Amino acid sequence: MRKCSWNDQSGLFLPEMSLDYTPIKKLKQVQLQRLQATVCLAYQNVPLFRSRLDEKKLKPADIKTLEDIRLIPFSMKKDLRDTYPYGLFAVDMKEVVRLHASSGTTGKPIVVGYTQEDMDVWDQVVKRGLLATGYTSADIVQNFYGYGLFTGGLGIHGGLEALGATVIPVSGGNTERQVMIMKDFEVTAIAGTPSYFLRIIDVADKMGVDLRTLKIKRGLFGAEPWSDGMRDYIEERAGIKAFDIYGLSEIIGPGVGCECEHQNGIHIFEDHFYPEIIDPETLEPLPDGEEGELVISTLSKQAMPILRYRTRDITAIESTACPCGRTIRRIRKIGRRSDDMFIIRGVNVFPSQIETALLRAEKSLPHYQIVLDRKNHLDTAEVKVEVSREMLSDNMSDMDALSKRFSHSIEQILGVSVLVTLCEPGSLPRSEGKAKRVIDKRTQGGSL
Ligand code: DLL
Repeated sequence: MRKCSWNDQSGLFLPEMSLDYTPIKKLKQVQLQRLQATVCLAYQNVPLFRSRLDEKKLKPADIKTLEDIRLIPFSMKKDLRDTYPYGLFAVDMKEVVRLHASSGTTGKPIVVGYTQEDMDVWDQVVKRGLLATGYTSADIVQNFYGYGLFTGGLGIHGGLEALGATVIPVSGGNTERQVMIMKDFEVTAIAGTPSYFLRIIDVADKMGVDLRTLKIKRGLFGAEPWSDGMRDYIEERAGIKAFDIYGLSEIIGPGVGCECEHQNGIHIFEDHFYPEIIDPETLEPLPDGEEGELVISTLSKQAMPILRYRTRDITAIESTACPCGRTIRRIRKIGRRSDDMFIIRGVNVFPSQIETALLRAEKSLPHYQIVLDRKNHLDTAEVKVEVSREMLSDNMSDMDALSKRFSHSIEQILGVSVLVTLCEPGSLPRSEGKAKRVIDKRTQGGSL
């Protein structure tokens, strides 16, 4: 029987080992060994992976080359939902030192867990990202990613501490105080969602603070798509360099990959996360350079190893040389997804969650449409709900109460507030095929 423990395979797994500049041949060797150990761990300890491999008559020992990864079935968000909360954990609960959670496609979140070694890896990959973008231990960093179940705040926090920087764990919100802290605490670098930073820029403006005159030199932005136009705007308005960091809870959180100082794609920390690109329709693998859906397998995760996870993020792998000298490959900036999830103020939202909320409020599902926009650089979401004839009333206060019930129910599920507008029966457009539930005005024209 092949051993599953990374520690038993001499030198195979040291959290602090950085393979950013390793010759590709050596990198591939490490990837293969770790993949074999991961498949073994998943097969032995996670019933879902065992039955998936058994169905294909595949044993861990059949993974003899990196290409053999293609034999392994994909996994998806639904698998996390179906095994909620701990069904994909491969270790005893007593080994798990941290839980985080992210939006599922319904009312329930998906839950992810970490062993101490997973935490060490997480800190190290985020630290590698910070180093690649020029952060140093001398930096005073304001971290306005949300702290809590979201992986953003605490994930970036761990990397900053590993680097030895001074962290200000301010979390999101209270924008005037954010500006005050930036100024008074002589902040030299920041981290947070790009959409929230646009808001901070505006509020600073109103407060008469020109961010360009402060000491901030760089920012690490991610958790949602942001265009190169938005990057130019941020860099110009705040007088900083803006870098892209990518990640998802199912894999680890922030730190799956990060740009380097050349800002020409996100280097994936390939010694821990194995990337592939597939055609989202045919599910066939695509060669480097071609755009498709990003699929990731974890190579060192112990609490929750995951094989060939379909991220739904659309991008391409760049294997051309980067002037920074890193041999790990890059992915292009992510602009869209292959499913209907959208991200509003850093929070992942599925239309199905809105549906669950509407149903919960009224017990019958009205026709609805979600309109996303950006006002004063802040993402807004409006849910237009068609009231059915049964819900209609001449009494304004009944209608007010109905609208409040909808918005309260939505806020309870999503954790962000949205505007609910009631519409007359039959007034929302019907489509002949799939209902077009989401109108995203943020991506229709305009560079931000
Ligand atoms: O957003 C982890 C994270 C936190 C990444 C902080 C970077 C910074 P989730 O909440 O699970 O995890 O959401 C993951 O967010 O599949 C993408 O669709 C989107 N996403 C994350 N980073 C980027 C990025 C965190 N840099 C989902 N560009 C992913 C575009 C991003 N989309």
